[in-house]
Amino acid sequence: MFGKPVIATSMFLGLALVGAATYTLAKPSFKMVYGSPESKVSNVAYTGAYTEGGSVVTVPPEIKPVPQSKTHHVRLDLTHKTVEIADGVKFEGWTFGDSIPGPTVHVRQGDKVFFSMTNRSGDDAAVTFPMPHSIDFHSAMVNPLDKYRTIGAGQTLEFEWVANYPGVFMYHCGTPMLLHHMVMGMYGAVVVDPAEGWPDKADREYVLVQSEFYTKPKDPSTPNLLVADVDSAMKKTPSHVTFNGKVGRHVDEPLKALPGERVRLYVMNVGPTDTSSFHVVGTIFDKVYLDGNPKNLLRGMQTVLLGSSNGAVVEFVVPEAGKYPIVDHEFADASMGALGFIDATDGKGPKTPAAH
Ligand SMILES: [Cu+2]
Repeated sequence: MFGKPVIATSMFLGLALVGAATYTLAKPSFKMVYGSPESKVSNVAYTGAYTEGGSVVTVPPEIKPVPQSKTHHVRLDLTHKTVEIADGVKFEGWTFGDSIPGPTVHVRQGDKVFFSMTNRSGDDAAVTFPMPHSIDFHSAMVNPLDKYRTIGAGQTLEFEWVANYPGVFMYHCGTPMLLHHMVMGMYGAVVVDPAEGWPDKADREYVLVQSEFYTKPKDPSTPNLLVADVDSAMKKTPSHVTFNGKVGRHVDEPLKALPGERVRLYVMNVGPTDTSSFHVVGTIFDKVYLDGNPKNLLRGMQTVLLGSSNGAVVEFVVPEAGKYPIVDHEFADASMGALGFIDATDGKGPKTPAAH
């Protein structure tokens, strides 16, 4: 007479054990790593590509899935380059990986990054003056006096770090005068996926790096060739505010989506000084993870306030076919260029948004 309950109890225990085992296997297998071996500086004259790292290193707004490997070799070389920060407006800047902002590094929590960079600011000394530079990864937990040391033109720095926390982090040059190096364009983003993945599946994923430029004409006769103006940077009076390094970049190249799709934006406000009141007109942020950590969850946000060097993961559903402005709702900043679009006009009609 006890047969059925005993069998039922055994089945229940068996299922519970299977469930526990499955849960255990699904848990990430990594532990926090503090510090790393001492960095290495050499005089190796590297002449290859300015960036290395395959799909781990991409230029915003692109972001690709992280390879399954637990280790990644990443190179971001330092260059001096003239870039376009508004239509027809050139800026003589300094870069990581030859772009402003620098490439996005995309890894997974628990992964190790073997990083190298060569200071190639003197490669074309006829055009630019070689400068000492460094890198500061907000995504790393290491001794800054060692890993974030300044190297001169022609030198190579190598060190490693482990991504302990998921998030949207900043990297930047930390060489004095730091504000000057930041204003020149030496910054970018690191996206660290949670070890267990993001809680929701996104249909579209983009990186947005917001930054201010403080400029003046290089010469009165060339008003569209600009150089950095540290005085206006000290007064916090930018001339341009951009998403991904150019006024109106995502007006001309809107971020594509379809009605009903879930969009995930990895937003990084690098400053160097200003805040961002990040907002997308026409939708509400279903989920916001402050600094990109899924444990820092906010729901139903209209705007997310990002201090200088704050990041966020912002997720929303495109409610219907249309074009949705992306703005810094500090409207002086939007007027100076912090404006773009999510273009969802190509859809074949509204789909039912996923329930979350
Ligand atoms: Cu620098």
